[in-house]
Amino acid sequence: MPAKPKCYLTTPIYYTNGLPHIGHTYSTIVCDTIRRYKRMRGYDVVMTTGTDEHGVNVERAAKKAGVPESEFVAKMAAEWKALWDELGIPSDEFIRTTDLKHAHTVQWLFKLCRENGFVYPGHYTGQYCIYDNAYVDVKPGENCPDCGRPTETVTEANYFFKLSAFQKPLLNWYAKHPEFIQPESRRNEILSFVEGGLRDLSITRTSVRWGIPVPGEEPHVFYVWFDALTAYLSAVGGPNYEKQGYWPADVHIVGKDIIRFHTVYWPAFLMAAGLPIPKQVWAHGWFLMDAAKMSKSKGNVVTPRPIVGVLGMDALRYYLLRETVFGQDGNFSYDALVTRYNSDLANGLGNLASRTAAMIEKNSSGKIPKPAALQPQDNALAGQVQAAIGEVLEMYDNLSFSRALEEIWSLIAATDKYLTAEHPWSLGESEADQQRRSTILWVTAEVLRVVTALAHPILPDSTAKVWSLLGQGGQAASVALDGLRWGQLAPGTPLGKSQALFPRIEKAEAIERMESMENEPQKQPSPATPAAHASTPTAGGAAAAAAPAANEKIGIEDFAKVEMRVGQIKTAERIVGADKLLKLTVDIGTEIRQICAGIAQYYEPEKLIGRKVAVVVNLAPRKLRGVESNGMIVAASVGPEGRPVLAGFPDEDVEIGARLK
Ligand code: ME8
Repeated sequence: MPAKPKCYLTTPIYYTNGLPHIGHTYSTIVCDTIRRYKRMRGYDVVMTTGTDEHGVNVERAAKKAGVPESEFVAKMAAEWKALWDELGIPSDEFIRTTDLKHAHTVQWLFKLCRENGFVYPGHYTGQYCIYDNAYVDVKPGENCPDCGRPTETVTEANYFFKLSAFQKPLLNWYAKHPEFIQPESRRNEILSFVEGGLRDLSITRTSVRWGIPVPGEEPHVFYVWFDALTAYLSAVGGPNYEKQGYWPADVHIVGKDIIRFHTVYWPAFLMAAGLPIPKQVWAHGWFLMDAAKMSKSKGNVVTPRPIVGVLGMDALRYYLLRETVFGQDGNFSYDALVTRYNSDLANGLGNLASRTAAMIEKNSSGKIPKPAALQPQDNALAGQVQAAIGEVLEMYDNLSFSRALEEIWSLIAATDKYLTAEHPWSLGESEADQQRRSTILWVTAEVLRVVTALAHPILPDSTAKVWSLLGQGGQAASVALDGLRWGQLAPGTPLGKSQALFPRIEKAEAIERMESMENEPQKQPSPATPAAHASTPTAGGAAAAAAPAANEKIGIEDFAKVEMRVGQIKTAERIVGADKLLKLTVDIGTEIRQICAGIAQYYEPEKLIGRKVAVVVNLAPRKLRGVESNGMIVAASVGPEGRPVLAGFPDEDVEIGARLK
């Protein structure tokens, strides 16, 4: 067998001064999706991620934590790695910039650049942004133009890289390789930046201690970007990259914030060293929260565990890749996430899979039926599916994930429509009817098989379940997409075990659970299969904590832990962007509290003023949709939709602050 073609993919290597949020998870999910897709196209793929562990920020964070830098970064790197493993998106190579093999690669790259005459010693004074680890083009006293935070004036002896010598070679490279910078809009941005002229770049520091030493030049250590970018090469052999055969990278997946480093500095370093240039840098947009970039330091982050704990990893993958066109910014919203989950996953793929299996179980003794001659309407659907296969593969090739999902979901919609039109359930028991029913069910199962294979790179867990439900041998992951055709579903194949795919979930409840887990990171569960609907009789937006099992009793001492008091609502207003929540201020006798309540769809704020309610006053405060909530209003949960009805005191005008026992 000929050797498989090699493919090398990378995510950015992430800073260790925080833990992963949805933005980082997005980059890693994208890379994992390409990896799965390429493997299904027959490639031998290596995906690298890792941690960027040097620099002033880490020095400071370690100091604050009272531990040596090496200990600090080892703990953080282990947490990053563990999270990727837990989410099912581990890299094939996890590179840390404190790895010895990485230090050797950086030193080797520097030596090559220096020998080729592109490095010289000098002094540099400039405004430095310690948050972005970069000198920035502002005057002393001005803030960083990228992150808006204060800059520091730094003067130091360091080595310079002759970036200015690479203006022409870079422009030539971009011209010859129009696919190098993606998407197009970023390419234009970089072209005009480089056309405007390039300044030489300081690539070592004497002011920083925590870095890779420049051999024979101590106290110089490497500047973070010379260090960090080189990690891509260290991960696949460093100086011996040719032996492994993965370099140059096929695509570096990065966020738009670091495109310049990847498309200007990085190819220039490699050109200076005489090394091969990566084939492509793909810069995706940012996930925003309330129109601002999610970032730990701004405190507006959403992390993956609560979402995965409540809806499952495939739901997160689907949402991130479906909702936003790859390359553009996207706004993260729990509301949109759960809407997508219910409409596209539960009602779309999940429903098609379970009804197909149920019909085959009932009418064909659990075996894929044998189709009779296809009718024009069957052929029309078959034609649509066959055409979609080629189109979807092309979309994956162009990293047009949202379009690929749209196309795949249009097949699901067409099949739902087909079933409604053909209504196999109303056919009788005559020979002709039985044959027709078998044909319809075979066609339906065949669409499902193709849909499953096509969606696998994005939804690996759930499609693996559908694949085995359809009785298909092997793993969904081992399907060769090049050989995927309409008509390959073998009649007579027994169905496999049916497994829960995407149980429907009540939106308000799902959001509440995710938000409450987000606010209590120590209680975030490991990803599990999505929980089924559970009722939560809370109007205060409090955690839908696990209720004891039905037969489990609690002692009075457990109940006594809950401090409930009579409160009076003083003010009530709606919260912009949260259609379920009201922001209340409530007098509980000893103080006035701000409490958010999930009752906005059922109670007019004005009508609540003055009303007496039962309040749980000893709940830990937390934020709901960014608004502090310090307590919970008690309500009954009525009807299947869990409509909240406030608990009240109709018998008498009870005193504010009285305890409920
Ligand atoms: O920049 N939306 O590390 P970093 C989408 N160590 N993607 C986001 C995001 C958001 N809100 N926030 C972060 C560094 N990302 C350097 C990289 S590479 C040689 C060195 C993703 O921890 C996105 O990919 O700040 C972005 O480029 C990256 O995380 C930045 O991660």
